[in-house]
This record gives sequence, C-alpha cells and structure tokens, in this order.
Amino acid sequence: LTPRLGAANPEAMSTSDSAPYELFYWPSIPGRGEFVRLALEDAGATYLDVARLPASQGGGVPAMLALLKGGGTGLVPFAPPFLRVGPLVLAQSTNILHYLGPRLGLAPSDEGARAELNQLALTLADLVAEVHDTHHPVATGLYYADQKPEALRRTTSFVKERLPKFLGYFERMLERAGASAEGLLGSHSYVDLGIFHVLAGLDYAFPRAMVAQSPKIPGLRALAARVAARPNVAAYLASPRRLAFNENGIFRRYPELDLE
Ligand SMILES: N[C@@H](CCC(=O)N[C@@H](CS)C(=O)NCC(=O)O)C(=O)O
Repeated sequence: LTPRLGAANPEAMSTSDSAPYELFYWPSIPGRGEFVRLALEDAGATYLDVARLPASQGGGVPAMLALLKGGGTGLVPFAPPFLRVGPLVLAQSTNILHYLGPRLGLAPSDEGARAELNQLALTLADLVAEVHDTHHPVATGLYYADQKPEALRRTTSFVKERLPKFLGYFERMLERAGASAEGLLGSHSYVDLGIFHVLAGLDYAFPRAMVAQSPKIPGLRALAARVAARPNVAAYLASPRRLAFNENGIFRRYPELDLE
C-alpha cells in the first residue's frame, strides 16, 4: 500500500511548513473515514492514512488506539475517524470536513453558506447512522448474528420509508440549486463527495432497493457520476488506496436484508 504522499496540490498542505495531514481510521473498511479521504484525495492534499501504514513507519491500529487512549495533544477523540493537524486532533467526520472544507477549496467562503453545507453534511451523516442501524438495531456491541430478526424489521422500515425520504430530500436540494449547478450548494463541495460515497455504499448494501429508487434520483445519479469522473477522484478510485465495501463496515450486503 502506498500512502498518499507527494502533493499533487501543494496549496493543500496542512500547515505552512507542509506537514501532511494525518488521517486515522480503521484500515479495512471505507466507513466514515471515506468522507475525509475523498476530500483529501479530491483536493490533491498530502496526507498519511496512518492506521494503514506499517508500525515501522509509526502506523498501524496501535498508533490509532494510542491516541484514542489519550496519548496525544488536544482533545481525545471518542471514535475514529480523526484527523491530526499539528497539535489539533479533530474527530467527528462532519466536523473534520467543516474544518478541511475551506482549506481544501471544497467549501464556500461565505459563513452562512458554510453553515448550510454543514447542515447538508450532518443530514448525510444521519442517513449513514441509520444505515448502520439496519444491521445493528439493538446494540453496536453485539454481532449482526445476534440481532437478525430486529435487523430485518429495521431494514424493512428503512427501505420503505427512510431511504426514499433521505434520497428525495437530497434530490430536491439539488433541484433547488438549479440545472447549471455543479453540486448541492451550487459549486462543487465536500458534500457532493459525500453523496458519491453514500450512493456507492447504498448500491452495495441494498442493490434491489436502489434499482427501485434510481429513477427518482436522476440528479443525484448524475452528480455521483460527475464526482467519479473528477481526475483526482478517478485516480483514487483506481488506486489501492480505495478500500472495498465489506461486511465489517457500515454498508454491508446481507442477501436477507436486500429488500425491494
Ligand atoms: N459521529 C461520529 C461517529 C464515529 C463512529 O461511530 N465511528 C465508528 C467507526 S465508523 C467507531 O469506530 N466507533 C467506535 C465506538 O463508537 O465505540 C462520526 O461521524 O465520526
């Protein structure tokens, strides 16, 4: 695995002395770390995906756990993903994006518009939490195998009610932005990258439901295609840095939960 090092965009360094951003996330799933990774990749930022580096380079899960146990400076994160930028250790995926957005050219300069962007990103994070709860409706600490009947009930409601409600909302917000808009807030931003990731995850986890939903979200589909075609994103998607969805992550494919 080659860490993303050697900036395509020297402006997108974490500090003036060009220290790379350090992303900490579970090394075997895209999960919530992917929202941050996509922003860094799209901007051509120099970053280290620390938990995926070997211990000999100061990486690995133990390096991440050490910070979760309070071994660093600043606030102690509650959970991954988190980003280290000099003395700052920032957690909460949407908060990390709120911080990185203006620095990476992925957020508007206007304060009000940045709050609107945060609002959309938080709504997307709510959807992600509900996706997680389809396979873990009783307890995060239990295995899926220990909560299968509840997972089926939860997924039934998710696919029938919540999924169309969330997707319909984002489709309407895109329509509101206008036909010539590049993204949900007019110009391209980190929330558009997030939409791409969430649609990819939903297609993986709920292919039947997404086939049914697709005709209702032409704008979001076109948006996701535009994101995938952005040169830095396309290069990232074709690289070994991109992790595949799997049944340890948030977006899981269980045939018995693939409802229509
Ligand atoms: N709201 C947080 C959620 C963080 C979260 O749940 N992280 C997961 C992985 S995606 C985790 O490792 N959780 C451990 C825990 O909650 O104990 C965010 O958006 O970053």
